[in-house]
Amino acid sequence: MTDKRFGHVALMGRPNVGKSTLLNALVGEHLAIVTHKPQTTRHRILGVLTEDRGQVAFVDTPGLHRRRDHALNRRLNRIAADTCGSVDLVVLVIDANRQTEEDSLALEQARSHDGPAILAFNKIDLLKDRAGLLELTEQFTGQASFDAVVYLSAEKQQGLEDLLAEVFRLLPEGEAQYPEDLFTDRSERFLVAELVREQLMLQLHQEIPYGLTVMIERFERQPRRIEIGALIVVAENRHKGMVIGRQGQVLKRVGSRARRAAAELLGMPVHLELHVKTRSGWMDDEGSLDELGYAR
Ligand SMILES: Nc1nc2c(ncn2[C@@H]2O[C@H](COP(=O)(O)OP(=O)(O)OP(=O)(O)O)[C@@H](O)[C@H]2O)c(=O)[nH]1
Ligand SMILES: [Mg+2]
Repeated sequence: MTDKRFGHVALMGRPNVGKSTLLNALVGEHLAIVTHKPQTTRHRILGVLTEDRGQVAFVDTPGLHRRRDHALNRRLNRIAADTCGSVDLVVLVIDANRQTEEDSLALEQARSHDGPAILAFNKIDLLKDRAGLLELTEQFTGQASFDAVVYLSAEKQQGLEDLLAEVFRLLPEGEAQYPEDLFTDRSERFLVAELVREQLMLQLHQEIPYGLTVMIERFERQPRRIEIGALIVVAENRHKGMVIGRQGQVLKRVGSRARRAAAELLGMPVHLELHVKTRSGWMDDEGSLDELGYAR
């Protein structure tokens, strides 16, 4: 018998509320990419925390959204819904400063989970005064029952201990199922592709980032460094020039920032080569989505 706890915990919520920032803060690694743009996360990403109280496998999910215009968007919502149905505990993340119609969608999803749920208000560092928090809390707890309510700033790392205390209280007893030194189930290739996509999302504007995806074509560990070749796939030919930029400036900036982030993550110098290719309408093509690594 053990008094340690184990379980999978889904981080759910509409886009941009800070789920990925929270995952990274909880695990202490930059596993999930973060940008100020909604719909950054496109995959289910596991972040494993092992400590004295037990082991928690947090699952970051794509933000639930109402846009259903592309096959990709429909897949993203499905990943979030499937994750919600397969975990021991759900954390519904709400931006304490701003609520939208999509929060209702996330609330509905979290409510459909058959098991305990925590309501987490994030970005409290941005609140001018906290007087409205009580009312806001009542607004949500009036619509669904939650086993705990916590107030966080994922970015400033505030309230994380409160969240963890509730998580360990609500998880079942059980032995760790992942190796203690494991942080994620994702491969280094996947994480590097995401770091490139993160920089692209940060450097490019408007609709272009949503039509981009990244594939790792080459990943070679050498004695002194790692050689990586990444392919950036755009959905429209006219986006290619924008990704490359005048005299290759944009691509150069993306490359050097992603290379630095990859070297930090992998703990070794990295040589990163980027190429750009058009694959028209990949976001609407089920076969392309499979090939490009998007879960069904
Ligand atoms: N001020 C403040 N900003 C935060 C906090 N948490 C996240 N952010 C910012 O909010 C933005 C969105 O954060 P993400 O972690 O990418 O949000 P997400 O919920 O994963 O978004 P999707 O992947 O699009 O669903 C980023 O600019 C973060 O830096 C916080 O506690 N305080
Ligand atoms: Mg995210």
